[in-house]
Amino acid sequence: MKGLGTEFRERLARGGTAIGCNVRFSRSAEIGPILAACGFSWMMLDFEHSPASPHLAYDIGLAAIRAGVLPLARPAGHSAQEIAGLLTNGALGLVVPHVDTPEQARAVAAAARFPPRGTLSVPGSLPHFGYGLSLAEACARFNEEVVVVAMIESGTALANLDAIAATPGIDGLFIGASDLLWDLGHAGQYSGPELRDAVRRVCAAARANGKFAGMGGPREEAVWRESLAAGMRMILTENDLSLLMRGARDRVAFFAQAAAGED
Ligand code: 3PY
Ligand code: MG
Repeated sequence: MKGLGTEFRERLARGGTAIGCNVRFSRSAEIGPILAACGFSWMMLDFEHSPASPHLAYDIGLAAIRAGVLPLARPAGHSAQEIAGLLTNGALGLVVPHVDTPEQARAVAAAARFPPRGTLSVPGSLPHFGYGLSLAEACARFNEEVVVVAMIESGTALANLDAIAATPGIDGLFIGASDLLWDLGHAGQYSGPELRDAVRRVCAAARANGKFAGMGGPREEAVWRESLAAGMRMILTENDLSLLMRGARDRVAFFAQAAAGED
């Protein structure tokens, strides 16, 4: 049976889009089914930029899988220990921040897979696929399903783009637009030529290596339209907190206007 990771990769390989949400704020297992009901196909459990405890990979990740939303984790760094804790408890892949070199890409790709494909330490049981598989079957299935995405967030990563893209075990390249623009000296200039050029280069490197391209960071719809046209397919829309605030502000504005008798 095809799992969520395989479906995700195949959808992107066919040129489809995968729309995701950064889980920065939610602490309950309900967020997976909520995102599923809204049409999201993946989430990024954010351990880099939120005070989330690794327990959320288990609580939220497993419920997301049951709801049909692929739970990817963004670890704080590249440590094999942190990656093992997130993957063997419920996350089904990684969005790895600040992958600047092919050596780093190789190391995180290996850290995310069980032997013989990698070096991920084998746990006593693996919960992602229910509890009916033997440990050996579950580990083999995990190796087929896990998705590993390298974040391109610096000038150094752009300089090493082709080698990172060619690294076996890296499924996709993903621009972290904020870090990238800050690193390039163009803080906050999401509509500028630097990001446009990076999008073009990342899409080309991904295409040339049979990988997919994605991005997170921008909010400007015009930037997204152009980036989608350029080939961006794995889309990190916003985080759960900003979506909540957007909806909440909209409701308050509606009732304030309605109460004042305005249209
Ligand atoms: C960035 O924009 O730097 C990101 O990490 C997006 O999630
Ligand atoms: Mg970043």
